[in-house]
Amino acid sequence: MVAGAVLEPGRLLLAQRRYPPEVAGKWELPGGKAEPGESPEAALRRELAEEIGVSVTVGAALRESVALRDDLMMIALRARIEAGVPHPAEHEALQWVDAAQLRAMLDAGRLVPADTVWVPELLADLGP
Ligand code: 9L3
Ligand code: MG
Repeated sequence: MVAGAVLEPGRLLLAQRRYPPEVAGKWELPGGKAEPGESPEAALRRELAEEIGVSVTVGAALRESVALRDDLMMIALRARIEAGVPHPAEHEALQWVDAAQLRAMLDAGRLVPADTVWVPELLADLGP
Protein backbone atom coordinates (compact mmCIF):
# COMPACT_ATOMS: atom_id res chain seq x y z
CA MET A 1 0.00 0.00 0.00
CA VAL A 2 1.24 3.45 -0.82
CA ALA A 3 -0.16 6.78 0.35
CA GLY A 4 0.71 10.24 -0.94
CA ALA A 5 1.75 13.24 1.12
CA VAL A 6 0.70 15.79 -1.49
CA LEU A 7 2.47 18.94 -0.39
CA GLU A 8 2.56 22.54 -1.47
CA PRO A 9 4.46 25.20 0.45
CA GLY A 10 2.79 25.31 3.89
CA ARG A 11 -0.07 22.95 3.09
CA LEU A 12 -0.94 19.26 2.75
CA LEU A 13 -3.83 17.61 0.91
CA LEU A 14 -6.09 15.35 2.99
CA ALA A 15 -8.90 13.14 1.69
CA GLN A 16 -12.00 12.03 3.60
CA ARG A 17 -12.73 8.28 3.37
CA ARG A 18 -16.14 6.87 2.51
CA TYR A 19 -15.40 3.28 3.62
CA PRO A 20 -14.88 0.93 5.41
CA PRO A 21 -17.31 1.89 8.20
CA GLU A 22 -14.63 2.00 10.91
CA VAL A 23 -12.82 4.86 9.13
CA ALA A 24 -15.65 6.39 7.06
CA GLY A 25 -15.59 10.14 7.56
CA LYS A 26 -11.98 10.18 8.73
CA TRP A 27 -9.20 11.91 6.79
CA GLU A 28 -6.21 10.18 5.17
CA LEU A 29 -3.32 10.59 2.83
CA PRO A 30 -4.90 9.34 -0.42
CA GLY A 31 -3.50 6.21 -2.06
CA GLY A 32 -4.03 2.50 -2.50
CA LYS A 33 -2.59 -0.87 -3.32
CA ALA A 34 0.21 -1.45 -5.80
CA GLU A 35 -0.60 -3.89 -8.58
CA PRO A 36 1.69 -6.90 -9.11
CA GLY A 37 5.01 -5.69 -10.50
CA GLU A 38 4.16 -2.02 -10.02
CA SER A 39 6.67 0.18 -8.18
CA PRO A 40 5.45 2.24 -5.24
CA GLU A 41 6.09 5.42 -7.24
CA ALA A 42 4.07 4.20 -10.22
CA ALA A 43 1.29 2.94 -7.94
CA LEU A 44 1.05 6.31 -6.25
CA ARG A 45 0.97 8.19 -9.55
CA ARG A 46 -1.83 5.90 -10.75
CA GLU A 47 -3.82 6.08 -7.50
CA LEU A 48 -3.61 9.87 -7.30
CA ALA A 49 -4.69 10.16 -10.93
CA GLU A 50 -7.67 7.85 -10.27
CA GLU A 51 -8.69 9.19 -6.86
CA ILE A 52 -7.81 12.88 -7.06
CA GLY A 53 -7.45 13.56 -10.78
CA VAL A 54 -3.96 15.01 -10.65
CA SER A 55 -0.61 14.04 -12.09
CA VAL A 56 2.23 14.22 -9.60
CA THR A 57 5.97 14.11 -9.29
CA VAL A 58 6.89 11.65 -6.56
CA GLY A 59 9.55 12.61 -4.04
CA ALA A 60 11.11 11.14 -0.92
CA ALA A 61 9.42 8.61 1.33
CA LEU A 62 8.35 9.48 4.84
CA ARG A 63 10.49 7.61 7.35
CA GLU A 64 7.72 5.68 9.14
CA SER A 65 5.83 2.79 7.62
CA VAL A 66 2.62 1.26 8.94
CA ALA A 67 1.55 -2.37 9.24
CA LEU A 68 -2.10 -2.37 8.12
CA ARG A 69 -2.18 -6.15 8.62
CA ASP A 70 0.41 -8.86 9.25
CA ASP A 71 0.91 -9.16 5.50
CA LEU A 72 0.30 -5.58 4.36
CA MET A 73 2.66 -2.66 4.88
CA MET A 74 1.86 0.91 3.91
CA ILE A 75 4.44 3.53 3.06
CA ALA A 76 3.95 7.20 2.27
CA LEU A 77 5.73 9.13 -0.47
CA ARG A 78 5.86 12.88 -0.82
CA ALA A 79 4.25 14.14 -4.01
CA ARG A 80 3.91 17.45 -5.81
CA ILE A 81 1.10 18.26 -8.24
CA GLU A 82 2.34 18.75 -11.79
CA ALA A 83 -1.02 19.06 -13.53
CA GLY A 84 -4.68 19.03 -12.64
CA VAL A 85 -6.85 20.44 -9.89
CA PRO A 86 -7.60 18.01 -7.03
CA HIS A 87 -11.14 16.64 -7.22
CA PRO A 88 -12.65 13.93 -4.96
CA ALA A 89 -13.46 11.19 -7.50
CA GLU A 90 -13.64 8.45 -4.81
CA HIS A 91 -13.49 10.34 -1.51
CA GLU A 92 -16.23 12.24 0.27
CA ALA A 93 -14.17 15.46 0.19
CA LEU A 94 -10.67 16.90 -0.10
CA GLN A 95 -9.12 19.57 2.07
CA TRP A 96 -5.82 21.47 2.16
CA VAL A 97 -4.53 21.87 5.71
CA ASP A 98 -1.70 23.84 7.26
CA ALA A 99 0.31 22.66 10.27
CA ALA A 100 -2.10 24.05 12.87
CA GLN A 101 -5.10 22.47 11.15
CA LEU A 102 -3.33 19.11 10.86
CA ARG A 103 -2.45 19.16 14.56
CA ALA A 104 -6.03 20.06 15.46
CA MET A 105 -7.40 17.21 13.33
CA LEU A 106 -5.02 14.77 15.01
CA ASP A 107 -6.08 15.97 18.46
CA ALA A 108 -9.76 15.69 17.54
CA GLY A 109 -9.37 12.09 16.31
CA ARG A 110 -10.39 13.03 12.77
CA LEU A 111 -7.48 11.27 11.02
CA VAL A 112 -7.48 7.62 9.95
CA PRO A 113 -5.61 5.97 12.87
CA ALA A 114 -2.99 4.31 10.63
CA ASP A 115 -1.98 7.69 9.22
CA THR A 116 -1.32 9.37 12.57
CA VAL A 117 2.22 7.96 12.64
CA TRP A 118 3.16 10.39 9.84
CA VAL A 119 1.93 13.54 11.53
CA PRO A 120 5.22 14.53 13.22
CA GLU A 121 7.11 14.29 9.93
CA LEU A 122 4.36 16.14 8.08
CA LEU A 123 4.32 18.91 10.67
CA ALA A 124 8.07 19.29 10.23
CA ASP A 125 7.57 19.56 6.45
CA LEU A 126 4.77 22.10 6.82
CA GLY A 127 6.65 24.38 9.18
CA PRO A 128 5.05 26.68 11.74
N1 9L3 B 1 -5.65 3.02 4.47
C1 9L3 B 1 -5.20 3.77 5.50
N2 9L3 B 1 -4.57 4.93 5.28
C2 9L3 B 1 -4.37 5.38 4.01
C3 9L3 B 1 -4.84 4.60 2.91
C4 9L3 B 1 -4.64 5.06 1.49
C5 9L3 B 1 -5.48 3.39 3.18
N3 9L3 B 1 -3.74 6.56 3.84
C6 9L3 B 1 -6.37 1.75 4.76
C7 9L3 B 1 -7.86 1.97 4.73
C8 9L3 B 1 -8.42 0.79 4.06
C9 9L3 B 1 -7.26 0.09 3.38
O1 9L3 B 1 -6.08 0.78 3.78
O2 9L3 B 1 -8.98 -0.08 5.04
C10 9L3 B 1 -7.40 0.06 1.86
O3 9L3 B 1 -7.33 1.38 1.34
P1 9L3 B 1 -7.91 1.73 -0.11
O4 9L3 B 1 -7.25 0.82 -1.08
O5 9L3 B 1 -9.38 1.54 -0.02
O6 9L3 B 1 -7.54 3.19 -0.34
MG1 MG C 1 -7.50 4.54 -1.88
